[in-house]
Amino acid sequence: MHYTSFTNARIKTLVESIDNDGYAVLPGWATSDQLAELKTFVLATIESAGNGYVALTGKESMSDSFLYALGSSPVFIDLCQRIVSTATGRRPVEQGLHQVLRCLIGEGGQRESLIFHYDSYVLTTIMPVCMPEETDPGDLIMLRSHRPLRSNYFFNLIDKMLVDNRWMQRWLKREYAAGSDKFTKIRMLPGDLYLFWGYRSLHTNLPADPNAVRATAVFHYDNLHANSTLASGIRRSLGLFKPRRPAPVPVPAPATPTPPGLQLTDSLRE
Ligand SMILES: O=C(O)CCC(=O)C(=O)O
Ligand SMILES: [Fe+2]
Repeated sequence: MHYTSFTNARIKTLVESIDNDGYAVLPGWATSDQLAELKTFVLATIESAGNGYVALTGKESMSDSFLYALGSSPVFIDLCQRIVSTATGRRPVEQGLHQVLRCLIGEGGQRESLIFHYDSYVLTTIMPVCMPEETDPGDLIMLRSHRPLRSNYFFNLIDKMLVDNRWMQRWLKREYAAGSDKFTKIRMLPGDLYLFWGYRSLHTNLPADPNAVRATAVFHYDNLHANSTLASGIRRSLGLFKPRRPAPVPVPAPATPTPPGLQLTDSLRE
């Protein structure tokens, strides 16, 4: 990473891009050497998972890679903190990032795609590590800034319940397949960092070529309801009840979207 600091003017420009375009980009967030190291790490991770879909959660699970240092980088955390405080007027106290490495391949990768969701964190940043180059890369799509930041966890839960059901998922896929201009589509390039309002934007990735690897390092910042007692009670209950994954969903062609099964999104499972 060649970024060492950000001026207040740069932070303001980034926030304006996210507000106006749905996202901002910091090109070359990882150097080519770091990216090469990460690709090796991703391939080894997929292999040890039996050559199928795998997601690593928490920086401890990435201690053998540069992602561990990246997730603790003071420059990165300061950037996220200043972006959120510039946009919201409240200064988050969080000193860390919640990070996930998603490696999509094969049927498992298809199942983990096209699941529209809101994140639990105000800011989501994504650095792609590998993207299929010749075939479907699995673009990020979103209905940007679709809901406000909820002051109460209860309303956040209602938002999520309205989305985490087969009817709404099917409707969203149909809207997207019908070419609705409400969606922002982002073609992400390996090594660049993409920033957007993950809490406010309804988003997902399109299915990528199942025969290639699509790996993204996701860093979330500012868990809005971290201290909610209702949230921790529900998280405990969800821990007791683990839902089964639906059957594999084929890659939908734009004109004939495939309805999903009832599924819980990553953010709800957090
Ligand atoms: O991998 C992606 O492109 C999206 C990931 C995402 O939205 C998430 O992990 O919350
Ligand atoms: Fe997300």
